[in-house]
Amino acid sequence: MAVAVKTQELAPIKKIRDIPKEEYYVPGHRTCAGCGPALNYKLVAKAAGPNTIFIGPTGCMYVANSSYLCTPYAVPWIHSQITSGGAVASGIEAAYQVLIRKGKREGELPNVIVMAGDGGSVDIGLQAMSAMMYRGHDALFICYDNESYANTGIQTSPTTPYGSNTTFTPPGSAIPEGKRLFPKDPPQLVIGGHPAVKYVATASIAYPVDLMNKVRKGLNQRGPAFLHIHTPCPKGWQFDESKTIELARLAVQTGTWSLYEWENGEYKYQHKPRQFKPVGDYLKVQKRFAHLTQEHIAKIQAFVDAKLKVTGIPAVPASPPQAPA
Ligand SMILES: Cc1ncc(C[n+]2csc(CCOP(=O)(O)OP(=O)(O)O)c2C)c(N)n1
Ligand code: SF4
Repeated sequence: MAVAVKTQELAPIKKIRDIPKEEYYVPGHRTCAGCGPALNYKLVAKAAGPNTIFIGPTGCMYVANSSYLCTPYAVPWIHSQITSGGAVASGIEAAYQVLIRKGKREGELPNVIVMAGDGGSVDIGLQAMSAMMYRGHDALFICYDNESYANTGIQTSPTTPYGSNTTFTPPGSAIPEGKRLFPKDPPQLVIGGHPAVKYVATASIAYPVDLMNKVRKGLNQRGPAFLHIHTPCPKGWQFDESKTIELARLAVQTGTWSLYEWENGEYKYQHKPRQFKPVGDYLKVQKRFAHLTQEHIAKIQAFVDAKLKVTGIPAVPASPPQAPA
């Protein structure tokens, strides 16, 4: 007879002092000092707890975290090819469902979490991520966004902002702004195209309780969930490595990054400033934007303003913001 599959229920965290002390992403890795994605991993692993399996598509969070005989993961972790994070998660989740149902494994269904970079989520990894969302697997897909293909030398990705200096978009006389294209919007891609998905949220390492609660909410959902997490990269964005959290907070204060949840078709916003600071405040502390003129900065401000207008209207299907001409 089939055994009913029991699932975990993770309690919300009210205050910072309620955060569990146990660590599942421990010292023993080789990420850069001040690495936003590494701090994000620590927070996500803490929120998820011991009954968790991580899938790590190729990227900084695989390469710098899995040097021979040295790993920071204190829960099961598997590397996947960069293209296939969503496919590997789908297989693991489906296998656990069958094993538990057939009585071959006891206990609750583990949390299955893909921790993918922006490239592994919405560019090279897009097909597998989308398929996992479409088929309705009970797994959480996290895009930690360091706004580049960082591990291969800070190459441009579809979430790299307009005007960034990357190794593939160096500013010069022909293209003075560096990157010419405006970025993709990962949560809107997932919301717009995947009927099985009921929970999508954005988060930032500057707001750890909010981030951890969103991880728990995503995991408590039965079915697929998606988180887009802002994770500044001191090496690629070229800022002082002691300022990672300050910079992440500035992104929210300038409206460059919005914190919201989309649950069953409804939008809810968190930490929305009463008044946004000018985008230039955020750009000027990062050398990747040092070459920009006032005209370029005005284009970025216009893009941010348009995006805030779109996502600021609850439950209205988003038409993508238009790149200023
Ligand atoms: C199919 C394939 N193409 C290219 C690569 C080379 N590659 C390894 S890591 C990486 C960058 C990954 O970028 P992202 O997913 O954004 O993660 P990050 O390195 O920024 O953490 C690339 C392009 C690869 N491993 N496999
Ligand atoms: S390059 Fe960026 S994302 Fe990669 S380890 Fe260094 S700080 Fe972290």
